[in-house]
Amino acid sequence: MTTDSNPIKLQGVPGSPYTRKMLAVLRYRRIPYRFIIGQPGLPIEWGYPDGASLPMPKVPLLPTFYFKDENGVEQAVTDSTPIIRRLESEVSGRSIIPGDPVLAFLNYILEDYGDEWLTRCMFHFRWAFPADVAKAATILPFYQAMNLSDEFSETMQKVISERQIGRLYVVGSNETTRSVIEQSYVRFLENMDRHLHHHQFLLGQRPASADFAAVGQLTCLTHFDPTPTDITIKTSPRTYAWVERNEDLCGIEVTDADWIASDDIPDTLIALLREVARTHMPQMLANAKAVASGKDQFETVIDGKQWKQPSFPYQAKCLRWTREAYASLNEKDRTKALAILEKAGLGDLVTATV
Ligand SMILES: N[C@@H](CCC(=O)N[C@@H](CS)C(=O)NCC(=O)O)C(=O)O
Repeated sequence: MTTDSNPIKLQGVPGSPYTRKMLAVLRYRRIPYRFIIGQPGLPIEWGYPDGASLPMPKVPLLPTFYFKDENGVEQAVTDSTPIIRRLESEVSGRSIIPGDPVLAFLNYILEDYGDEWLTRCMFHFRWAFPADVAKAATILPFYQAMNLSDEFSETMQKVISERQIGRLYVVGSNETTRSVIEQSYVRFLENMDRHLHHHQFLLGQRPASADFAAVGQLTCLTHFDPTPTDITIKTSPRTYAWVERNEDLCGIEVTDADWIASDDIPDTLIALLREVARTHMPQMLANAKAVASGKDQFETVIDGKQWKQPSFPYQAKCLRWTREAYASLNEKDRTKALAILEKAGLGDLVTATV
């Protein structure tokens, strides 16, 4: 049981979008937490008294949560999407998963888009523009520790920027695809601006996990990295403000009536789903096919441009989870969900053979 004297423990850094996603979730849900700044495994001399005692996660990702198992032993757990579902079952009230199964399914798709497509925008803008590289490389080391020597932080700047620039290809960013990624971010902002004009959140007047996924990535895109920050301010001042507001929603009160009705999906939400169909879906399907046939690369066309990148088993798992969520709907809800997906050009997400 989580209480003020027994808060949920998690570790991460302010520069990590998934860490910001989860901190915003915990604040909105009013779940007591203890946030340990840093990265699992960092040494005591960097200011990490917990460093030696915390268990290491199987895959070192931020944020890492520390949950006690049935024997009271702390286990390191990663991956925000299933952690959100776990917290839903452990702590009641202020749910971020809509009660309407069709809406919950749309939320799942939008959460995946935030986590897996907007993160490409984030990674691309941060590491493909000199001004953004310079800022990130200078600041990121100090998120780990304040007592780094100037010499060491300069070495870290070089190590981090070389490593991250060298990984741009992993998210599909290259000279051919950069316009696809950049234009997709601008369209996302335009769609958000139209949507937020009438709805406080993606699915109505209360936040869902999809909102927090977007907010997490957008903390970087709208408030840290200079190039996308400028684009955001010019394209959607509403989205700029939305991100800051949503990082701490502990004060808003909500009711069940605050969700939109799945019988009446606003056109502005369909437009956002159309964006998922245009960019995220083709690469998800192509990736899943490649993973299924054991290929370590995949190629597809997005927005008329060749898209080529290493295949990614985790994202094949994301597609499988999406399809499982669809399959778990009853027949009536599945028919309703498919009609919405088809209206947005997203039908293949659940029907195409992979
Ligand atoms: N699917 C994971 C992704 C977490 C993730 O990728 N975190 C990034 C930091 S924001 C990370 O730890 N990357 C590993 C690295 O950069 O080496 C989630 O939703 O929590």
